[in-house]
Amino acid sequence: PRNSGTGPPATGPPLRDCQIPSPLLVGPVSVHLSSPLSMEEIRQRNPLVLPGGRYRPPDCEPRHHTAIVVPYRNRQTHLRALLYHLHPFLQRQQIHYSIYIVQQWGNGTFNRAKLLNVGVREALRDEDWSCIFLHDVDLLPENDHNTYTCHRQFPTHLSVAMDKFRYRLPYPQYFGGVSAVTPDQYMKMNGFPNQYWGWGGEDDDIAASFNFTSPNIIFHLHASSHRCGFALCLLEWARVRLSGMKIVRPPVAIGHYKMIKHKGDRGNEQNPRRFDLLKRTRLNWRSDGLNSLTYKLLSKELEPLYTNLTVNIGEDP
Ligand code: UDH
Ligand code: NGS
Repeated sequence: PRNSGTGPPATGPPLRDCQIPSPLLVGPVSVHLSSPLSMEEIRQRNPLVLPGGRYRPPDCEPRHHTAIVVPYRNRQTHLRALLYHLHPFLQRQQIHYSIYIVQQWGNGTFNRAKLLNVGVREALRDEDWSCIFLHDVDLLPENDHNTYTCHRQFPTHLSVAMDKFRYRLPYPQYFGGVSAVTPDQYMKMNGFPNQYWGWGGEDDDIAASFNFTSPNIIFHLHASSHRCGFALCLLEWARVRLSGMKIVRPPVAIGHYKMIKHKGDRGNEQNPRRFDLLKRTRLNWRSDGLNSLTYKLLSKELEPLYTNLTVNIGEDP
C-alpha cells in the first residue's frame, strides 16, 4: 500500500511528481479559534493521516519531506487547534510530512530551544527529512501559499506577519514563532542553544544581529519593558550569521499567522540571564548546541495525529 508510512512507497506503478504549486491551494484561509474539536473528531476529518501524524499525498510523488517539530508542555487546547488547522493545510500543499510534539517532562523551567534540538535529532532518526519546521503550538498559518518547505541555502523565518504584532515584524531581526532549516543548515549552525531556560532570547541567539542602525529593536525592547539598555543591545552576531548564512522570508502578505491569545506559562518566566547569554553567542555557539545536547527520551508514542516525544531535558543548573 502507498500510504504505509515514511520512505518511498513499496509497490505500484511510479506516480507522477506532485505539481508546483499544488493545485489544491486556496490562498488566504480564515482561522476560527473558538472551541477546537476533540482529537477523535480531528482524526475523523483527516482519514489519510497515519499513526504518528504522518501523511504522504496519495496520488502524486511528493517533492518535499518536512518534519514539523513543536516544543510543548501543557497546552492541550492549543495543540488541538494546531492539529485541526495544520493537517488539512499541509495536505493541500501535497507534501510528505510528520508532526512531532516534543513534550518537556516535569515542572522545571521550560526550555524551548533545547526541546527543538531534541525534536530535530529524534525526527532525523525516523527519516531523512529534507526540511525541519520549528513551530510554536499557538501559531496558525492563515495562507496556504506559505509553503512548509525549505530554502536550499539558508534558514527560513515564516511567521513574518502575526496578528499580535499587527501583521508585521516586531523588529527586523525577529526569528521567533515559526522557522525552518534543512538538516545541513542545522548542522552548520550547530543547532540551537541549550542554555536558555525560561522565556526570551533563544530565538535571537539563533538569528538576531542586533545593531544600532535598527532603532526599532531598541524601541521594541523598551516598549515591552524588556531590560535592554544601550550596551546590552550591542550584540553583533548570532549563530545563523556566524555560521556564514542569512535568513530568508516569505512576503509579508503570505506569512500571516494568527496567535492563540494566552497568558505567560508557569515555569516559563522571563529569563533574567538572556541578555548576558546573548552577549556571549559569538563565543559559545560552536560549543553549545547540537554537539553538546544531552537528554533522556522517556517515551515515543505514535498518536493518531502526532508523534508524542516525552523528554527529560534536565534542569536549569
Ligand atoms: N510552550 C509550551 N508550554 C509552555 C511554554 C511554552 O508548550 O509552558 C511552547 C509553545 O509551543 C509556545 C512556545 O513554547 O508556543 C513559545 O512559548 P512562549 O510563551 O515563549 O511564547 P508565546 O509566543 O507567548 O506562546 C508569549 C506571551 C507570553 C510572554 C510573557 C513574557 N513576559
Ligand atoms: C524579544 C525577545 C524574543 C521574543 C520577542 C517577541 O524581546 O525572544 O521579543 O516576544 N528577546 C529577548 O528577550 C532578548 S513576544 O512579543 O512574542 O512576547 O521572541
